[in-house]
Amino acid sequence: MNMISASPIQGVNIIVAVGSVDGMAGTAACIRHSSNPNVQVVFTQAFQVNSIDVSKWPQNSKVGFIDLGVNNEGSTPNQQLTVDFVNKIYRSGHMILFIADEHGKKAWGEVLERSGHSKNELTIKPKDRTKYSSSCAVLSKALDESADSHTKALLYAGDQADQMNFNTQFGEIFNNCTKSNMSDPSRRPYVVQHMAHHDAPDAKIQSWMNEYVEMQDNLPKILTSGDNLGDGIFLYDCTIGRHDATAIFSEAYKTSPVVVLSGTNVFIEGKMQAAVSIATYKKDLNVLKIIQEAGITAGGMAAKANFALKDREAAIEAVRKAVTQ
Ligand SMILES: [Mn+2]
Repeated sequence: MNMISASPIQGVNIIVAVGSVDGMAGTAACIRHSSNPNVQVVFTQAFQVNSIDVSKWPQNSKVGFIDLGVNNEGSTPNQQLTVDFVNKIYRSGHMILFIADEHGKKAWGEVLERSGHSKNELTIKPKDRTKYSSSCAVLSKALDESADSHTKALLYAGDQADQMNFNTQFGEIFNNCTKSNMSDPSRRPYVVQHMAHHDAPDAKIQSWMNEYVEMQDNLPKILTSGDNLGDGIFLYDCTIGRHDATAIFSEAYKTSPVVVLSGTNVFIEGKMQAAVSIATYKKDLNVLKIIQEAGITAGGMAAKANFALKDREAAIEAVRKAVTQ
């Protein structure tokens, strides 16, 4: 990059990001690199963009998306939710400056086209995961040598996090302080603004991180509760205390391919509540489909289904039937 060419994120004043470590680290990196002290950050998920009020944004805002894929959940055609959001942005007089996302360039291309726009208008274009391992990898390539060492460290942490490695200078901070309370809307914006400009957490962030350490103390207790249900299915009692479900799954997979967490906290219809999660590492086992086809209301993804406590036994039996047939 030569000295006179503008940065691809020059002028961005609104960032819409997903609240993953990749999304948070990428956002912090962009805030720092933009040198704009007034960048507003909106954390969301692909299936929730319809709830964002763009009329509150400053006039003629320049918007950047980070780690935000095109919606693929809920009522079909799924893409419409994202098309409506993009249309709302342009009709309100704003513009999309960049899309730093690795969830699929084809879907984004279709959405932009259906909104009367094109990827060619973007300073950073959406990519595919096969070529870019994370949104931070996309940003890293786009910012290149214009990024300072702090920005590079943020982007490295985000990229590593998408490969399940949180053991980096910033990865552990973003991960631990938000995982200890996923539904607290104040944590992500706060930690992102702070880590954009500081090497170390402040007292508030540190206290959130300490909560995560307490949660990790519950991990061995929950693992000890493991109940062998046969057929490669283990059940764990998560009512023991606060916990990081992802950490339990990755430990429990060392014992069985199908893991049931009972009394774990998951989002169901937008509310965090005690429920059941069944997950598997087996690629050929679509637990969500199996459970839904058993007539149970469930959400999640192919590898992990969430549903109400009352459906626990029926769901386990449906999965058992699928793995033993
Ligand atoms: Mn990502």
